[in-house]
Amino acid sequence: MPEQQVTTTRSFCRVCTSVCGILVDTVGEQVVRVRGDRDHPMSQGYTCAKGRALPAMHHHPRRIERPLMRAAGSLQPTSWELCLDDLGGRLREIIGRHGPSAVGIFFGSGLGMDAAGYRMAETLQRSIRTPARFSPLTIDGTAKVLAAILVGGFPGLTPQPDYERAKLVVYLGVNPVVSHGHSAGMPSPTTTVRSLRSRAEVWVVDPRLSETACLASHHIAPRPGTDYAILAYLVRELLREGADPGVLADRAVGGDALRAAVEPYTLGHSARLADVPADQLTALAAAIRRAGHLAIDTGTGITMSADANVVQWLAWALMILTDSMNRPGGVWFHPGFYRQLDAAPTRALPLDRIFAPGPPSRPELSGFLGEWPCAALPSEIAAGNIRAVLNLGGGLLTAFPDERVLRPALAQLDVLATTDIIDNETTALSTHVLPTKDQLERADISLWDFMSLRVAGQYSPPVVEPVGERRSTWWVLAELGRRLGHELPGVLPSDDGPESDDAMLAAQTSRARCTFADLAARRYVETSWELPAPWVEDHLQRLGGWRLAPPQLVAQLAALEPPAALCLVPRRQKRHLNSQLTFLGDAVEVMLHPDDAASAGVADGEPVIVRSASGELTGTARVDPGMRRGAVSVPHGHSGANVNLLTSHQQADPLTGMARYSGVQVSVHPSPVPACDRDDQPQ
Ligand SMILES: Nc1nc2c(c(=O)[nH]1)N[C@H]1C(S)=C(S)[C@@H](COP(=O)(O)OP(=O)(O)OC[C@H]3O[C@@H](n4cnc5c(=O)[nH]c(N)nc54)[C@H](O)[C@@H]3O)O[C@H]1N2
Ligand SMILES: Nc1nc2c(c(=O)[nH]1)N[C@H]1C(S)=C(S)[C@@H](COP(=O)(O)OP(=O)(O)OC[C@H]3O[C@@H](n4cnc5c(=O)[nH]c(N)nc54)[C@H](O)[C@@H]3O)O[C@H]1N2
Ligand code: SF4
Ligand SMILES: [Mo]
Repeated sequence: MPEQQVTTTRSFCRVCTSVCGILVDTVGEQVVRVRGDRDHPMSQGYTCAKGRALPAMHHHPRRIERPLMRAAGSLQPTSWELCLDDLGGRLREIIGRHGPSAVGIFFGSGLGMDAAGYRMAETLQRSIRTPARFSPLTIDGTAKVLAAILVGGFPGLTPQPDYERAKLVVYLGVNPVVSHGHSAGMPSPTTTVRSLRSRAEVWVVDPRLSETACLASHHIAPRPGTDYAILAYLVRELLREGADPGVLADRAVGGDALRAAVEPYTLGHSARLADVPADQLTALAAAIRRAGHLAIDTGTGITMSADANVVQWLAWALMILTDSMNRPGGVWFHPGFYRQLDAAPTRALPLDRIFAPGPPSRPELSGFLGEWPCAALPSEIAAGNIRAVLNLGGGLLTAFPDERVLRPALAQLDVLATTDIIDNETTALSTHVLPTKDQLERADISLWDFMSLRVAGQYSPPVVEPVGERRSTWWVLAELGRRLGHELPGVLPSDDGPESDDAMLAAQTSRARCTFADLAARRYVETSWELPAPWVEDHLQRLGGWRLAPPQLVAQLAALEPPAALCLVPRRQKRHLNSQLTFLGDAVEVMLHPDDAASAGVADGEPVIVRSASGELTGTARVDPGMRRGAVSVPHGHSGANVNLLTSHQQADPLTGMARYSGVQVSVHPSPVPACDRDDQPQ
């Protein structure tokens, strides 16, 4: 037999938003290897374990290859025609009887990286006219957009550190060395942070000596959920000495209200609240004065906490007061590549467009930016308001708060239709399972352009043929729309070939900084950005200056309460992404300070129970002097020991609906039974 040839295709990884350039080796339809593309301008040959696991993901023994439909209590293989007819019929009936808001749609992370599918999902949602749209925004980070809106007057303002010229970067509750960034994908993060450290001060604020903190010049380990005290002190200090007088006169409003809001945060008060040595705080204040400008990058350690909104606001305030916004050595604002945010009408958004009526079962929560809080899904189902859920590329059961409440709620639905590529707990609960093309099977663009340190677009053709009956997500949703009586614009639903994938992507890039033909031919197109950028200055002028003291946030600061003595904090692990790739073997390791372990009678390497008012889980204790006292770090994404057994659907931020995943009160106990910490067979 002649040996089959290895074909190498250039593509880019869509496991996370770093979108590293990859070379995919295939033999026939077998994907044999993924490696870094050295010629890729952004990632320059870098890949991580997750990207290199794409062949294992593609050939996963439990991959879904054909549509499944629940019949007589179990999921049975069926045809697309029958599956979509049945699903369409049921949705029509539900909408006819209960109205469009009886259909909830989750735009999960698996959909988020499928550009054409994402666009079609938005079109379908608009056609159905359901307000019940959910996404990782309310389980991941509403605070950042809120600060952009309330302080900056435009949700499209994403500050990115000016790494080239920065003299001081503060990482606050973000661990790029493991996560590769929260608001900006950072390929090769260890190299980036090391090289930054060689020419700038790098401060990490994290209750844990994180992997990033190990590379930093300074580390402050506050009690979880007290970052606001540190920032309020720094703002207070800067207002007394060091704030740029020009900024307060010409570029910002609300200085006096800000001064009044942070007045209680003296050095002693803040150091006590955060339980850190006062000289660490004065040293950081001195470093800011020395550097002049600074960049603050935050992550889920902040956005998942009770003080999320306040911290984001004070971080912006600090960058404004040091005239770091839109300034070399401070932060630049991403102008977008596909979206061209710099050309968007950057007038301040009226607040009634941002905070819309929310889920009726949770009157204390509002809708935020056209979405409903994920935390409200169980109560909406229990109230009979939501009767069908379209779960598009989401791991609902591992991602949403309160598994104990969510699981029975999902089981109560008339319809739970899931698009996915690998069988999991959520597909097992579904009434319809819709197998869509994985990232190696579809053409795609890098949709989240503004979550990048470059202004760039990427295109990849499909690498292999779809397995089994898998179809494009956009095709599935267009076909579903047709059965609901909507001809969704811009597609030929019957034609699901590579050419129509490209037609979908071309429509999506109609306002990009280059033509689709150019992007498809060159695969990677980058344009430069300016600092200062005139579009930001124009926006600021129209706005009348940064708003230093939004009243909603001033009120939240005044109402913050100290955290519990022992609380849960989130953390990501290297070898899986959320609920995906757990077959690579990351274990549920519960990190604890030696004193907390000793007082609970828990030993390193032994099984430990973590308990909250909502539930409990068992993991393996990692007793680590790098943890601060009072913080219990539990990774997310595991189904065997789901951290969302500890979180509550009732705890959500009243302004944005963001679920509370950090600072939840817990207790720890030795476990008589071993940890259930593997949730997928290693390959
Ligand atoms: N307590 C707690 N809860 C958390 C977190 C935490 O830190 N603590 N983290 C939160 C965060 S930051 C987020 S973003 C959410 C994430 O929650 P989700 O948005 O639910 O994301 P994933 O768990 O990554 O699940 C994505 C699903 O998409 C599927 N998938 C992968 N590729 C494709 C594809 O090409 N097509 C389709 N159709 N499906 C695909 C995967 O198999 C997987 O089932 O979870 C949140 N939940
Ligand atoms: N390998 C890997 N990469 C990922 C993911 C993954 O699951 N695995 N998920 C992706 C997703 S969806 C997201 S949203 C991003 C998130 O990216 P990051 O926000 O960087 O997430 P983490 O790596 O969990 O880092 C959060 C840090 O905050 C700290 N922290 C916890 N509580 C507090 C607190 O109260 N104050 C402070 N100052 N710090 C605190 C934690 O100890 C932790 O080190 O990562 C993405 N990348
Ligand atoms: S960093 Fe993200 S994009 Fe790069 S290889 Fe890893 S998972 Fe893929
Ligand atoms: Mo996330």
